[in-house]
Amino acid sequence: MKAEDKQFKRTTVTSALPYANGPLHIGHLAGVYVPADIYVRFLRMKGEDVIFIGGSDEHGVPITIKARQQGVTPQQIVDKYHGIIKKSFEEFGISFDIYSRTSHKIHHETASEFFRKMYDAGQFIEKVTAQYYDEANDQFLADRYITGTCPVCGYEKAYGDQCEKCGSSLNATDLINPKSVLSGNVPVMKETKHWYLPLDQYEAWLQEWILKGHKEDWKTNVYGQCKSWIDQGLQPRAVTRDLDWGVQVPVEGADGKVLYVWFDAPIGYISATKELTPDWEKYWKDPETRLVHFIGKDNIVFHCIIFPAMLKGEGTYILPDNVPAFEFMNLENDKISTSRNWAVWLHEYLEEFPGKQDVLRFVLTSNAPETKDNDFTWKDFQTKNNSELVAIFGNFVNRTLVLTEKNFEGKVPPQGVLTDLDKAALEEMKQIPGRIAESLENFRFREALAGMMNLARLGNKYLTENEPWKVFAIDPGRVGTVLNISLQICAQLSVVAQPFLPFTAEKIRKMLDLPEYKWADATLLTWLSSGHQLNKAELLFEKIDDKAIEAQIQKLLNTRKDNADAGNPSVAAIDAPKLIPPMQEITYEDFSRLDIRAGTILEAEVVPKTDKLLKLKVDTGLDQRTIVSGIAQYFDPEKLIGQRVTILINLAPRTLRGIESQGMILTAENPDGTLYFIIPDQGVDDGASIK
Ligand code: B3M
Ligand code: ZN
Repeated sequence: MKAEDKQFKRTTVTSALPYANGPLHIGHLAGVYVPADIYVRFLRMKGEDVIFIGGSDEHGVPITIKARQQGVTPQQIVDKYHGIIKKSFEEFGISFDIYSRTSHKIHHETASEFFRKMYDAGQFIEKVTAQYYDEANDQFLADRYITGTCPVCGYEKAYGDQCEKCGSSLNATDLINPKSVLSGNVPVMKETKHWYLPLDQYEAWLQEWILKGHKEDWKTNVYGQCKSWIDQGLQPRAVTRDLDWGVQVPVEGADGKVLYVWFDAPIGYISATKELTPDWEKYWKDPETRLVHFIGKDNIVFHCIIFPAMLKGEGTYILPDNVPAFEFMNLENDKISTSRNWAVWLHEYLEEFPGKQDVLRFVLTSNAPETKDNDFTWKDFQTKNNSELVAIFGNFVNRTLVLTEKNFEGKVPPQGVLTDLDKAALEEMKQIPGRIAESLENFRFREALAGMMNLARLGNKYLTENEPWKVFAIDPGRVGTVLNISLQICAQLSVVAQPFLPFTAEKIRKMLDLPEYKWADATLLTWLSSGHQLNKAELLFEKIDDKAIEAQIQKLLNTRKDNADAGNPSVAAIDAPKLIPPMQEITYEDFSRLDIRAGTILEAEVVPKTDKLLKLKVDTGLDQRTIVSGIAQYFDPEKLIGQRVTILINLAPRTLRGIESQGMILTAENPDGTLYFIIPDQGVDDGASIK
């Protein structure tokens, strides 16, 4: 059944519980918390009953290792980082209904009961197996307590559960030359008893529930990963560990054993809800509740296979209706990594760019790694701030308010007789919220954000086309109409920007002296009545200069140097950009078959429902034709009118999104991904042949 066919009364939204072993970075925000927050804010605006659950994951080996490294107790580690993490979330406006932590008593009780109920029902297998053991420290070496050479890529510092270099998921026994992290010794094998969740017994059910039941509504990356796990055949999985940090295994004879962190952590969502409200059961046990997990792709198997199997086994809970997992956000072409300090840390960002939370929210959403890994670069951050937020969004709102102050003492002027341009703008305004809503309902956050920017663009264009600053002396009534409509667009922006840019939306509301509206009011068109007194205009965004960006890049280059000195791996180097290697030789004959001409762009628009494609009308000197080009992320269509370009005109036509493309615009791409046109020199006319 498709999600939209089902009727739900309420929604429980969870977002992955970050390990409290380090501060948060942009990858966390981009891949989980910003999209989850946008989604929840949107549902709240629609008046839905929704709860948004978050918290710190305070158990597991990642915590105890960190404590050991810093020479403090695990409790000190989680207290420190829980505080830092919680503060960052608050500062970035991540609007949890509760941000809890798995060290709370209520969580220990909930996780313990959950295990016990399954245990009593005979749902675990008890097994004695041999595992790596450090004799010097008298300790079993779970997960990250063991390192060795990765059998896949040969990296020498791979962990017992995963290789950070190639990303392979490993078993401790796969490692070549295993070594204990505690003593550096070669471990011995020793027998130990553990409880296993027999995932193999859930296989048939998972096939039905996911492979048949969620083929349509789960994202392809999520569905694909589940399918590959299920197709490979599922094995029983240990849900307990020999450790002294975590939730005690509530069974006799299990001293020194705790629940595996991935068993207790997702139960943390339930404990946090219990802490939030005595009415928690309706959010977890009522089949009319929709459960949605926001996570990163490395957590898919736990949220789509293991946790659902636990919920199903326990028997009284609902299952996730959707798990919109994101791919990874890289940083300057390299995987974000805490251990290599390759990250933009949120608390540092705010020190260096105070008050610019929304700028980061904007950039991370417009580049959200929805379907594939994506890259955050400081240059792109600067461009998106300067040419979208400042030049379009901020500029429009500011011009409108300043002109109203100047000409009408800051009072909303009346709407007079409407021209066709006015009517067209109002008509367009009516359409925008519906489009944004549709994108959000389908977890397409980039598209939704583009919808919001289209409104800002519409405003900017409307104001520029009507030039109210020119006609005030001749026709103040007309200026009033134009400003009235522009102000309504500002008001509408304050409504539709709320989920994405909550701080900015509030600033606009304050300037316009408007209340917080519901989503249903996004199509009102009459938020501001004439005579309404506005507050003083304030700048929404400010330009970020080259110096600030260069400082950030320099900081990363220093990190890279530190890593190189320490022998840590890196995937790419921003200081040594990769050029495309030379291609195979061709003959002059081959080359002469290309018919390349100088031309001019006449019209440009984004192809609807895409974020990459532009539909261009070009003059080739011989004719006017349509070309579809994948350059929408690099150029603002409005600024392309009149742009001189070089065109390959004898490329066989291709149909893209139902539009026939009759040629190709030539561009040059730098190794850093920046793109430029090949612009014919002055004096070269349209139609001139290029050889
Ligand atoms: N702490 C792993 C992670 O931070 C883990 C998520 C738990 S979600 C229940 O990616
Ligand atoms: Zn590897």
